[in-house]
Amino acid sequence: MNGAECLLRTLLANDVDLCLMNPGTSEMQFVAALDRVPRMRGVLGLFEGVCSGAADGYARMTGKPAATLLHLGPGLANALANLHNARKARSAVVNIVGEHSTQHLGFDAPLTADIEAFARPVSAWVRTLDRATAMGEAASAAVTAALGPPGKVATLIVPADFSWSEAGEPACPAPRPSRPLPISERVRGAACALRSGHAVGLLLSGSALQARGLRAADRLRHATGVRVFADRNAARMTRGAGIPAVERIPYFPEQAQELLARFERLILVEARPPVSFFGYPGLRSSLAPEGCAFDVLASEDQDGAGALEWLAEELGARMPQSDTPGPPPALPIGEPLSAVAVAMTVAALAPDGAIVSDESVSCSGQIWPHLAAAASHDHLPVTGGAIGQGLPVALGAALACPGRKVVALEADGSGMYTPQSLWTMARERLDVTIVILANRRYRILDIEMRRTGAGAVGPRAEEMIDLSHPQPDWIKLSEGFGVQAARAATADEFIREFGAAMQRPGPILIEAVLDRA
Ligand SMILES: Cc1ncc(C[n+]2csc(CCOP(=O)(O)OP(=O)(O)O)c2C)c(N)n1
Repeated sequence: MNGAECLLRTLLANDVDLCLMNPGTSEMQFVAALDRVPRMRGVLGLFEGVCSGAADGYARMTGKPAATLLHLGPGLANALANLHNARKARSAVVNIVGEHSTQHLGFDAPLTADIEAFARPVSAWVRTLDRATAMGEAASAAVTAALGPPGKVATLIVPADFSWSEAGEPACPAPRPSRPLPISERVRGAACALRSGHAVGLLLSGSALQARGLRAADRLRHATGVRVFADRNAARMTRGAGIPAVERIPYFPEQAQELLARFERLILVEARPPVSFFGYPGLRSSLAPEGCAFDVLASEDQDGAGALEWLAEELGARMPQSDTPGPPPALPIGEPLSAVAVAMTVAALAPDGAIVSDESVSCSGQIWPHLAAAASHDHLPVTGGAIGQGLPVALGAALACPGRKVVALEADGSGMYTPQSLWTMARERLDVTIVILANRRYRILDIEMRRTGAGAVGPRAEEMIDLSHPQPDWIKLSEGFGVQAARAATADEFIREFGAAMQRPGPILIEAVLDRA
């Protein structure tokens, strides 16, 4: 068995059965091996940032890694921004990066690059294979490193001659790690803090933001009155009907600091002390008040939901009566098309179990509150702040969860970073509804221009944040990539198009032309 086949079979033995790829000459053995290893699903992405972002979305929904197959240093470099996002999402990803054959490396051929140097800042584990016969063991080690917990990016660099040489048998599967509970002192310490009468908040992130953790936190809220907050940049949060609501830390530091101002202690559950996205003149970076103490109930590698349940038991907190459901979300009939109208429509019409990939950028403040009224869904936000993740994450989530509707809420500027995702969605017939929030502008930068003290937007600065001339035509783009598309300019049109998209399988793109008022 050659090295390429050994690697694919070792990945399969480790339950990694999806490979998002954009191969080149140095990866031809892997591409050929797909026909001998049919259980490995190969999915072609037309830009490496699509592959890495899709691997992130897939890991967020499955908790297990997909592999990427990338072409030498430049292929990996194209994938980096979304690998950065994946790292911040604590997503498990196994990158396989081809390298020149060992005898060719000394010649400094055009594609020669320091691949390890490209890989290191985003990868918790990097290894360049040094012999073909180590392939199986190295592939298993990459999966182990990626699984964490928490999930990590692992990068295995494979010289081409090791993929075409005899490599021996695939390695045995590596043991699957589980998240341990914290030691009992942590739980007792948190219980003491909650009984103390001090102003204590709970801050949840990571796996604690899924239904089990949220229900346990809700028991604590009802029993002790503790306020429960969600890390704004956590990879995945379950929301909507039947799921206890939590308060998300706002984006702007002034609002976040005001929200947290009265807290003396924050109990962290798979969360880090909250910090502002950016530093601004005269503002603190920490969002918690000065002197606020932090107690770690569960660290990032631990079982936050289990720790919350344990803490609820410790405090005798019962399961509260489930809240009476609110009124069904209203449709914005007859209104102009705004971010709020989009959000109300999505809340009213997205089915139970939908997955929302949210790269709504400056619209997110208006969209987020309305989605609370939707049927139960998983929300996948921006994690590392590198835009261009929304469409690939939606793609990866759809590959992960074929039975679920995926809705991508995509700001038009951010969508331009990885529009090739549409082509893969079409080719793989993925059930994704893409909503382009077309304000024809990098609107958040209007706001940030003022906030950073850079001054008013002059005519030359305006050119750098305006997307209206020429106006990108998302209908033509989408149709060019093979995805059916429609434009909506009023709320009624949007309701009709989005409603129709919910009734039939995607991919479908709707360009929502936003009222600028
Ligand atoms: C990789 C990367 N490049 C640049 C930026 C800086 N940036 C942040 S938001 C933004 C534009 C946002 O415009 P759009 O996606 O249309 O959203 P809007 O602000 O209009 O809601 C840019 C360029 C970034 N965050 N990441």
